[in-house]
Amino acid sequence: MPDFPFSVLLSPETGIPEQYDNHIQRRLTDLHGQFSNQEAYEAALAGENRMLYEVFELSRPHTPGELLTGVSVIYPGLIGEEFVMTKGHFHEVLETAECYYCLQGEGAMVMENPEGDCEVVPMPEGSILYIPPRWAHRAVNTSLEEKLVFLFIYPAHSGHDYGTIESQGFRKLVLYRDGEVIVVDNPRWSAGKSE
Ligand code: M6P
Ligand code: ZN
Repeated sequence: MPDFPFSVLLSPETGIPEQYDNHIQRRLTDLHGQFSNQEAYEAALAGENRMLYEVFELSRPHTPGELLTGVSVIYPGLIGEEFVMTKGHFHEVLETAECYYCLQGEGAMVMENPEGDCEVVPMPEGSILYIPPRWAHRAVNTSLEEKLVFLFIYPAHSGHDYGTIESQGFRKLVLYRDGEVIVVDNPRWSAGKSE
């Protein structure tokens, strides 16, 4: 994107920006080890290595003062009882926040901080979701039919720290059980902690 003020239109149908610089695509294999039901994950992989989510980013220098913005699209579906979700991450610069605006669909944001607080906050269409500094975040598509589409904005020097989440996941899981969206403790998280 240019080094002067600009605007970019989002498609009224899809929410995808008409121009973007980076296109990240994450498929099933990119979330290896992230879904709690390993058997269901392997079964899903036996089919197509399907697309779970895409990110359309407007690129700016990764320097303090700049903001990174763009749109993410999370496809609907389940792996076992678990909804399709992002990998999730802490920011490398922990004291940086992030803000989302939900354009389409319905979702939830799973968040936790190193102090041990955790929250799962609904993200209905039309809502702003604010992630304070220090909070790891994972977006979950809680619809089984619709895409979850949201705009994100965060400081360009934040960086992504995936390691902690990759090793033990988040403290909470968002599941679909008996026709309802439920939040449960993540057994793998406790196991990781006691090792
Ligand atoms: C959001 C933003 C991006 C992030 C993307 C995918 O749109 O937070 O910074 O990269 O989600 O999430 P993840 O990096 O956890 O796969
Ligand atoms: Zn982030």
